[in-house]
Parts: sequence; structure tokens; C-alpha cells
Amino acid sequence: MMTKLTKLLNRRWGWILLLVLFIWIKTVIAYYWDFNMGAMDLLQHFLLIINPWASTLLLLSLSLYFKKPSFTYWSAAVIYLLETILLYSNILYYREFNDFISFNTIMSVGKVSKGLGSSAVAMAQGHDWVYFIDIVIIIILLLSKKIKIDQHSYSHLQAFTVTSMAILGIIFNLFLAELSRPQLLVRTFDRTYIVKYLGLNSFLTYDGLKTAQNNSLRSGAQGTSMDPVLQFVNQHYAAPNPQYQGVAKGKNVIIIHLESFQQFLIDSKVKDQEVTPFLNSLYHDNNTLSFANFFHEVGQGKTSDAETMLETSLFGLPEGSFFTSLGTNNTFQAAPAILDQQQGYTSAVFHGNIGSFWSRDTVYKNMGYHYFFDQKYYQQTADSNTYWGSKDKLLFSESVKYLEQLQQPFYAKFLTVTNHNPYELADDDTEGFEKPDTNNTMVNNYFATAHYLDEAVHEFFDYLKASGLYDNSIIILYGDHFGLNEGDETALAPLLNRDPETWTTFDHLQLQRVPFMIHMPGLKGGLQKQYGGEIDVLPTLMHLLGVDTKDYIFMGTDLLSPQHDQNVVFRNRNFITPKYTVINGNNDQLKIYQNSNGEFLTNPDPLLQKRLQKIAQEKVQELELSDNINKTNLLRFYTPQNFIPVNPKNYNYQNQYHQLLKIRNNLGEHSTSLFSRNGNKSTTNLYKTDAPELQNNDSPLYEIPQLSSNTNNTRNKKP
Ligand code: GP9
Ligand code: MN
Repeated sequence: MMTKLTKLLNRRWGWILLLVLFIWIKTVIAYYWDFNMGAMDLLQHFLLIINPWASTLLLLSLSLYFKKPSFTYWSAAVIYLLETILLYSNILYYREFNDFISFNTIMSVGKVSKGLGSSAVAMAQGHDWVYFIDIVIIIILLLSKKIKIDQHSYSHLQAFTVTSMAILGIIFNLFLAELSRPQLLVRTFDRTYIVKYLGLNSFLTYDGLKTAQNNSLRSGAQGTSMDPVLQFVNQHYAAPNPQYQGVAKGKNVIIIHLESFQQFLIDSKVKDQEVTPFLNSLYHDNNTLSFANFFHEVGQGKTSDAETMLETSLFGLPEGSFFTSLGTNNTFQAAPAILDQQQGYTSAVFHGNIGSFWSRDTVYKNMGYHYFFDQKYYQQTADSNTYWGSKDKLLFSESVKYLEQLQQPFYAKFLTVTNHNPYELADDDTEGFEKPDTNNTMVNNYFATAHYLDEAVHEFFDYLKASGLYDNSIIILYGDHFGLNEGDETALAPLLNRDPETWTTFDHLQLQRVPFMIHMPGLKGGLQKQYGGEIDVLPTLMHLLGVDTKDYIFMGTDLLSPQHDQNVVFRNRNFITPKYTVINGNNDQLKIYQNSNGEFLTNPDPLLQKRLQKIAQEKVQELELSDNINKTNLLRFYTPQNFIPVNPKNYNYQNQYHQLLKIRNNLGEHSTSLFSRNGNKSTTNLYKTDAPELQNNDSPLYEIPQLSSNTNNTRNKKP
């Protein structure tokens, strides 16, 4: 056995295999010890464990192409050291940023290297020797001549055999990854996902290719590329409605993102129970502007596309997620920065999933978000999470200790997650609610998690009222996109009193309505029938807050303006007008349904066709201009009047509780946070929740977060 091993070590490929083995082991140790990879099932653990070997072997196999033995040994050693450096830098970087090193990070190291060294040292930990002990072992093996240089000559064919094996391994890995997470590379959910499924080498290669592709697109763009955009935006502009202009000026803005929530849930009943009684009551409240014909317009970037539209009034991309593919580098003129600069708003996002999902931790800085409270700011126990992060009742209740410290006015967004497929939730979370019993579990569960979300929002509203925040806030609620796929709609149809047999594409498109409600005490509300979509939210909100939007590049128009454009386009170019639902395929022929009765027009009147063709052209132009702005980063060439470009380096999402307290202390009696206004007393005791996880007395809800000893992170300049 021993001699076999020594024999192996004395061959060139033995040397290569030894190096692969060491890198492989170290990487797996890092996955479990230092990175939070969130492997959920056996397949994901399996993928984590196998993903390092093939790409490492591929790289090291390159050294076998050298004829001269010393070249092979040395080049392999260099590749090996580079791999070790890549791994360890990622470990240090991850400890600081909870994220992996991207191609752009490497490229910009030169620019920011000052101080990087010392902060990296601060990130080192006691167990880090495990990442270097192998080097010592190798040196000992070499010195003690256990590894001898193999002087045999090898053909390129032999080297190629090893390379091919590695490539086969990578293909197998990709196949398994696609099995566990379909569309992994198309949608690019999260850097962590790519590392989890494919490993660090593949991630960096993929990221490098994407970056190169983006850069080549961008380099062709110039300032004049903005001309057609400016022309469109000027023509398309809808002036504020004087009845609503500025009615919410100076109020806190609270945005409640209702995950996967479709409009049909509003007022729906299951087994004689109202599914979402609280949201129904809001929908019918006199103080709510409720939109009955509001559509989501997301593409593959789902939640992140909804966020893109709501924060920037630009569309997501035709493929993939704008957040992950371009949002990390693009120039933004987004809601948080506009409100900060125009009206002194503090901004924050509250979200119970990991911060790197959809690259939020980077994108939010580009948008000018002052704070981002992600998963690590919420309790993490076995039952506090679903697949997508903190359960909604916990998210809201645990957020208030941060919320009450924000300087007012604030712009705060709550991204819920519990109502997300597969809509699985423990029974005691939905106690008392009876699910429908169709033969489709997804459909049945969807109603239960929506019911839970409704209760969570209800509890949060009760707190807003009890704490007084309600009186000086405007609250926006919206569903981000569909929750049930087209395939589930036949099971859903009977619950909507429809015959699945007569369910058509028209019905599917009509079902893409999501709630959009604007609630504010004293607002002259009411049911709004005008058509609109997510792209229209930002101009609507800005006008309510009294912000002049003429200079901003918004693709949507104010829903409340008499000049509002009511033709709603989907990401795949289909569109809906108040009268027609139109499928705009790749050929020029439009398929037209009549909204009033769902009838498909087999022989549409030529005049109508012409009219709809014109709308189709306008809508496609709108999408294309938006894509052009995003893909070639055009906003870098255009700065609206009174707007200062955002510098993401001014934002830091570490130790945010500490940052908030520091600001409060510095401001003293000028602090406008709810906590300060409440006589320096916390309001968390006003939060009432029936969340089973928070029923014991030492509930973490009332626990003040630990202050970290690291006090350097006070870069957020607010107020
Ligand atoms: C994840 C959550 C879900 O953080 O926002 O995203 P989705 O799958 O709906 O796009
Ligand atoms: Mn979503």
C-alpha cells in the first residue's frame, strides 16, 4: 500500500492529484466552516462536496502539457498557490462582506488596496492554519524525497486525457446543479448559489465572462446614446394630479412587499373563511387608493425585477436578473437617493433572507440605501425560518427595534418571504385556517401562507398605530409577481368559480394582476379602475411626496395623473390596455382578446389592428430604451438637475444598530427617530404578535442587539 502510494507520488500525475486533493479538502472545509452555503438537501450537500475537484484538476492538468519535468512541477505549484490565495482571500472577504470576490472586485483591488491589508489581517481567525498546513506537508514531502521529480516523458495525449476527465467532471457537475436548481446560470440568483453548485473557480470564470460581455456592450455607448431616451421621457411625461400632488410630503414611507401575492386573493374565500381579511379591509378603506387593474411586469429576475421597477421606474432585463447581472456596477438614480437628496429621507430595507441574494447587498448601496437589515439581523433558530428566510411575523416584529431608531422621515421597505413557493409552513403558524382541498398541494398551501402574511401585516399595522408611526406615514403595499404558475391555474380555476376547461391564455394574463394600495390616514382614497403596472409606482409616489420628476428618467407614469399611460406592457412584450389583452409574439401578427368578455378576435377590424400595432411599437420601444439604459449603463452620462451621483462607498451594512445609536447620540435632542421622540424609550413592547416562536417570556424581540466591538463602521453619513 505504502509503496503504491510512494510510486504514485513519484509520477507527475501523482503530484497533480495530490495538489487537487489538498485544494479540494481545504475548499470543502471552508464551505462548512467559513462560508454560509445554506445547503438544504442531500443533493446540495453532495454538490458542495464534489464541486471543487473537477475545475481544480482542469487547471492543474495544464501543467502536464510541459515536456520538461521541472516546468510541470513548478507551474503546478504556482497554480496550486494561486488557488490557495483565491480560497483564502475569499474566506477573508466573506468574513467582512458575506459575499464572494467577483471579477470586478479583483480588478478594483489596486484602487482600494490602501488599508485593505490591515483590514484583512483583522479578519484572520485562529483556525486559519488549516488552509496552509498542506503547504508545510508538501515541503516536508519534497525535502524528505517522498516526492521525487518524475523524469519520464509524457505525450500531449496523456495530458489531454487528464484534461478531458476534468471537463467531463465539470459537465457532470453542471448537470447535477441544473437538476437541483433549474436556470441557475440564466437567472443568476446569487453568487452564493453559483459557488454552492459549481465552486469558486467556475464562479470566477462565469463572472469574468459576464463582466467582459457587459463591458464590451458598455464601451460602445456614449453620451449621445441618451438622446432618444430623453426624447421619449419628455414626451411620455405625465404631470402630477393637483388633487394628490404633495399630499404626503414629509411623511415616512413604508413599503410592504407582499411576496408572490396575486390580486385574486383579495376578497377571496375558502371554505367560508376570508383568506386575507386584513388586506381586504385595507383594500376597501376610505383612506386607501386601491388599484383594481394593476399588473406585475417582472421577468426572470422576479422579486429583484419588481424592486428594480419600484426603485428606478426602469424595467428588469429580457433575460436574467438586472440586480445580479448589472445592478452591482450600474449608475442609479433611485428612490432612496432621490428622497435623501431632495427631502432628507433616511432609507432602509428589512429582509429576512441572506443579504447576497439577488446581490442586494451591493445593489442597495448603488441605489443609496443607508441601511440593509438582512438575515443576520434576525433571530435564526430552527423554526424561525422557511426556505427563504425569517418568517414574516418575525421579520416585522424583530424589525421594529431598528425601525424606531431611524431618523425621520424615513423610506423603509419590508420584503416579506413566507408566501413564496413551495408555500410550506408549520401547522401552528396557520392554526385555525382551513386550506382548500384541490388536488394541487401548491395551490392549497398558497392560500395558507397568504393568510399568514395577512396576519403578519395586520400585526405590523397594529404596532404602527400603537406607536404613532401610522399617523405620519404613507404605506404602500404591493404584490411583486404571480405566486401560482400557469400550470397550477387549472387547479385554481374552480376556487375562482371558473371551469378549468374554458381557462385560456387570456385568463392567465388577466391573472397577472397584483395588489397595489396606497394607504395614508386622511388620504382621499377609493377604488381606482385605471390600468397600470409596477413601472408606474415610482412617479406616482414621488408626486404624492411632492417631488418634481420632470428631470428623472422614468419609464412609467403617475397612475393618478390624467395623462397617465394606461397601456401595460409585460416583460415578454405582451400588453394589456383597458379594452384589450394582446399577445405580441415574434411575428408581426398580434393576437387580440377583448377584455369585456375574454373573446379572441379571429378577424379583428383592420383599424383596431392598426391602433394596437401602434401601441405595440410604443411599448416595445419603451422596453428597448429601458434595456439600453441598463445594459450600457447610460445614466452615467446623465445627471438630473439637483442630483449628486451616489457613491456606494459611503454605505456600509455592518454594525448598523451601532451606527444608528451613534447618530442618535450625536444628534442629541435634534434626533427625530421614533425612539427619541418617545422620550428615549423603546416602543418594542407595543408590538403584539401571536407568532408561536415569540411566545415565551425571554423573547428575543425585546433583546437589544449586541454591539460589535468594531466601531469603525460609521460611514453612513445620515442624517
Ligand atoms: C429572496 C426573495 C425571493 O430573497 O426575494 O425572490 P423571488 O424568488 O421571488 O424572486
Ligand atoms: Mn418574489
